[in-house]
Amino acid sequence: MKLMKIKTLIPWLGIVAACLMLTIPVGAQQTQGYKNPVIPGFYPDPSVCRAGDDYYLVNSSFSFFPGVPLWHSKDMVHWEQIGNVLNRPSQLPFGSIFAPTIRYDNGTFYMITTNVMMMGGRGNFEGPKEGSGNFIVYTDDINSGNWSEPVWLELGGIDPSLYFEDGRCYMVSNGGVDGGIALAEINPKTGETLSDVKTLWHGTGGRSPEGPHLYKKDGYYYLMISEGGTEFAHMITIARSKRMEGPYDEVNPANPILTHLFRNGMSNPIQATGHADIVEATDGSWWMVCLAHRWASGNHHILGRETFVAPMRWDTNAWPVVNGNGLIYLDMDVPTLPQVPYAKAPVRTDFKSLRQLGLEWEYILPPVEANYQLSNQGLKLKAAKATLDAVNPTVASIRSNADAPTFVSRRQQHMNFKATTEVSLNGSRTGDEVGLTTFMSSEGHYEVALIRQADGKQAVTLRYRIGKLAHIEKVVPVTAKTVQLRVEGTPSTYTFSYATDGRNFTKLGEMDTKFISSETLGGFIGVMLGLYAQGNEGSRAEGTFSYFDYEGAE
Ligand code: 6LW
Repeated sequence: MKLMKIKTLIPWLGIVAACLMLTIPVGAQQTQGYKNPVIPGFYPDPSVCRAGDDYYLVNSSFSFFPGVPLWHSKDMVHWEQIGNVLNRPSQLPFGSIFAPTIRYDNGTFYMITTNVMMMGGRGNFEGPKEGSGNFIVYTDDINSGNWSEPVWLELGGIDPSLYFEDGRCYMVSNGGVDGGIALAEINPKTGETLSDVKTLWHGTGGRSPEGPHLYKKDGYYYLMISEGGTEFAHMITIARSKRMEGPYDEVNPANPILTHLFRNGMSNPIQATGHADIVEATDGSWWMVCLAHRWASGNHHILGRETFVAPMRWDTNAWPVVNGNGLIYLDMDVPTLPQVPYAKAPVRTDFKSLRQLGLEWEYILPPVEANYQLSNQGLKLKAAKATLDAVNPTVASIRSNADAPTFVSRRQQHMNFKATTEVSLNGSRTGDEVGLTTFMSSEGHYEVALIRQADGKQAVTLRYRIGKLAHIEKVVPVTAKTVQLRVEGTPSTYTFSYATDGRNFTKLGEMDTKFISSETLGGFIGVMLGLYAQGNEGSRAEGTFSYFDYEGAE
C-alpha cells in the first residue's frame, strides 16, 4: 500500500519539482529591482493602504477636476490608475484639494483630505465650515468609482489622516496647538468629533510639521510626520508612545528616517523626499511611499512632485529604517513582491473613437460640459473668454467654472517627451484661438496656437507667458485649415513646431523649461500639456482636435 502511494506520488512530486525549478529562477528575476519614480509626473503627497493583496494609492490634485487620482497595484511598484476619487462636481467644491490619506477598515475605504480655499501659507484656509476644511468620502466598492458625498469635519489643519482601532476612528492633522499634530476621535460617517482634541507632537524642530500618519505595531503607536517643508529640507521623522494620545516623547534617535537634505543626498537627482506613508505587504515586508522631485535644469524641477517607493525594515530597537540609509534612488536594486506590470499606455489618444476622456485628463475645476464634446470628428472645445492667464490651479481663486478657461490637459510625465496634436479652428473671429500649451500656472505657460488674424486668415503662433511678461515669438500665416502642433521636451528646453501635412514639421522656436518651473513660479503642481480654446466675448469659435500623441522617454 505504502509503496503504491509513493509511486502514485512520484509523478506529482516531479511536477511540483518542475514547477519549483521553473518558478524559482523566473520569480527571482521578477522580484528584483524597479525604477523610481513609480508614478512619474505631478502625483504628489502619496498615501497608500492595503486590502487583502491589493494596494491602493491616492495623490493630491489641487484645483484640477476630477480630483484625487486613485491607483491600484499588486506589487507596490507598478501602479495602474483605476479612477479619480472625486469625480462628481458635488464632491469637489471650489478650492484646492491638498494631501489626501486613503485607509481601509472593515470592508470600507475612506479618503480624507483638505479643501483649501485660499493661499497664504500652509494650513491657512477659510475653515472649518461647509465647503472648506477637512472632509471624508468613503466607499464599500472601490472598483465602482463611486464614493460618497463629502462628510465635513470639525478638526482643522491640513494633511488629515485616519487611524482605525477596535471599530473606532481617529483623525490626525497638523491642526494642533502651535502648528503641532492634533488627534481626535471622530465618527467618519457623520463628521462628529467624539473626543477632546490633543496636540501630540511638534516634530524635531524642522519647519512645517505636517503629513502625519499614525500606526500601531508591537504595542507602540508610531507617529510619522514630514518636516522641513516640501522643498530641499524635506524629511520624514518619527516618534512613538505606548498610548495613542501620547506623550510621544520617545523620539527616534536616528531621525530623520528619510531625507536628501544632507551631503549624502546632495548629488542625487531625486530631491526633497518627504510626505510619506507606510504599509505592510502580504509577505511581511514593509514599504514606504513618498513624494520627491527630480532635477530638470539646474535646481529647477518642472514635472511637479512625483510618487516614489522604497523598502523599509524595522531595526532591533523597533524603529523603521528606509532603504538602509534613508536615501532613495532612480534604480532600486532591492527585492520586491512578485511583480505584476501593466500594459504601457498607447502613444495615441484618438479623440474620434473615444466616448469619454481617459482618467489622465484633467480640467481646471469641474468643467462647463457644453464646452467639451467628443464625437467621431474628435474633441471639440468651445472657446471661453477666460484665458490661460485666468486661473492658478494650485488654488483657483474663482468661484464659478464659467470663469475658467476651456482647457483640458494631461501631465508631462517625462523630461524627454514629444506631444503632438491636430486641430482645426471653426467659427472664429479675429483673435479667437485654439492650441497646445505647456502649462504650469496662470503665471507661466507657453503655447503653440492657431489664431484667427484681422485679415481673416489663420496663423500659427508661438507665445510665452512668464509672470508679467507676455511675448509673441513667432506668427506664421497658414492656408491649411487643419494643422499639427507639436512640443518636444528635454530637461532644459521645450521646442515648438507645426506642420500642415502631418509629417514635415517646421520649428517655430524653443524656450527654457526653467522659467515655468516650480522654483520660478511657486505652487504645488507640475507642467500639464493642455489643449485649449479661447475667444473674445461672445465668441462662437471652436477647435476640433482629432488626436493627441504623447511619447515619453526618461
Ligand atoms: C501638503 C503638504 C506638502 O499638504 O505639500 O510636501 C502640501 N508636503 O503635506 C501640498 O502638497
